[in-house]
Amino acid sequence: MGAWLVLCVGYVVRMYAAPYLVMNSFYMLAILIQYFAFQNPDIFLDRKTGALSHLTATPYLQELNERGPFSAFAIGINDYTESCSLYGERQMTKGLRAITRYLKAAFPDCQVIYAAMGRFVLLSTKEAPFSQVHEEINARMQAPWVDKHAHLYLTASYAMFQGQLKRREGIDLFFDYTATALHRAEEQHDVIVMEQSLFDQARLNTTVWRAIDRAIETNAVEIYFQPLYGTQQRRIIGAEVLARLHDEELGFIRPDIFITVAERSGSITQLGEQVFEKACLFLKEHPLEEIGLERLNLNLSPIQCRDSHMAEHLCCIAQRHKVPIHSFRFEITESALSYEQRLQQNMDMLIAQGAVLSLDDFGTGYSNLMRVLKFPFEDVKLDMSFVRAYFDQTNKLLPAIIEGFQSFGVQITAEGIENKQMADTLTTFGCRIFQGFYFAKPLPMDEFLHYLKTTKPKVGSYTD
Ligand code: G
Ligand code: G
Ligand code: MN
Repeated sequence: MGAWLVLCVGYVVRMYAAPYLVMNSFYMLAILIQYFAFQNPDIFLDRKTGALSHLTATPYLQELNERGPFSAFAIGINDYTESCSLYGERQMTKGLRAITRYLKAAFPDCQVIYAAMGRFVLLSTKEAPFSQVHEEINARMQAPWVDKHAHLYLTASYAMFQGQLKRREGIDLFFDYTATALHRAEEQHDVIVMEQSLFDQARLNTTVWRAIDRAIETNAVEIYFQPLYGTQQRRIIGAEVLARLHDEELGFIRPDIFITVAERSGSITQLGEQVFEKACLFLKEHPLEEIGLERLNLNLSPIQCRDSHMAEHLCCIAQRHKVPIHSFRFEITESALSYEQRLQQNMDMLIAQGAVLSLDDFGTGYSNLMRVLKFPFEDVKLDMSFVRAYFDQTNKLLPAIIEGFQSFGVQITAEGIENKQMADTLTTFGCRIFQGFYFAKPLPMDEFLHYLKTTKPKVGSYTD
């Protein structure tokens, strides 16, 4: 704006004082104004909060780092997404603005940066008395954040860094590192000191995230099958389809790692659809009745379930390959149950098409019998740790819980069956389906087909 004004004045002066060669000086002045605008970070504030936006903060950080060691104190609002849906986007923005005002006033020597998703970073060239900063912010967090018509109660997690970054990459990814650290701080309910190992973790996440994108693009996500044994049918009646990722650069990536990364980056939706499409292609070539199975189990991530069009997309894919949706049992973990409305829509559509729903990993979270019964689950999968706890004698609740579910007509699948004793005991408790290394580990398609052909059911025994 200022630069344009100077140029206009320049033209007017030229019109009235044509003999004098003044235009170049006005051009110079305009350029200088642009230059100072770039030097003044206030122009690049995050519009939502009034703090420095993290995009502009990277060049700032680079300069700070070149000067020597610096201090960073990161503050992450806990359960940020849940708080947003609870208070609403507008109220939340007011809260973030109030936090920015407080941070600026309380720590005038620091640069306050807003690094998205409820994360703030205080940067300073001085060595910060971290415990004092932590105590002060934490004490303030006990009180609500008040802005016009907004009154928000929030809690936060903290991470800190002191030192100098060695590599250019460290600077570019610094705000990703703080995000990873704050995630960990929230999980561990503790302040995290950002050390090299954490930087390595963040770098690994970035490389895994790129590998996932490559696999999605090149249609390279693989599927494995872990057999499911029916205790009444006394034979293999299905399989859980599990995603596998083999990257040219990184090699085999552990599923718990890439699933978590894909969930955080949002690519789990595309990954999940690719897994589902491959499962459909498998069934197209090997119809269930031909291979003697009743259904295939498929995992749906809670992140996928947030999309109210998820079921529609899955039905379209199945239809395209002429595979009926009732060939599938969809496994949903309990963390998906918090998005009740959208989940209900998805569940209704899948059930209307004949699919069956199963609650995955029961016993690892907070779900109880009554909460589960509110949803149309035909099956509950007991998590392996929960099953194991019974055999370790650390939790005797297992038979009562199985009985409880069965009295409401919900069948039980038990995971992590590793020996005959486990299978026998759980059969007497009334479990309907078993999954575990005692039967088979997850197998690639060819081995799974071979397994189905060669492992004949024997009445009274399992698969041996
Ligand atoms: O069996 P395995 O070690 O692959 O499983 C690791 C975790 O990854 C399990 O919790 C499993 O539910 C999850 N997982 C495996 N494949 C998929 C998938 O296709 N989609 C989703 N959402 N989760 C999967
Ligand atoms: O969480 P979910 O149930 O979707 O994932 C199943 C996971 O459990 C897979 O990672 C699979 O490899 C693993 N798994 C299946 N059976 C067994 C078992 O008997 N023992 C152990 N240790 N892991 C198992
Ligand atoms: Mn599962």
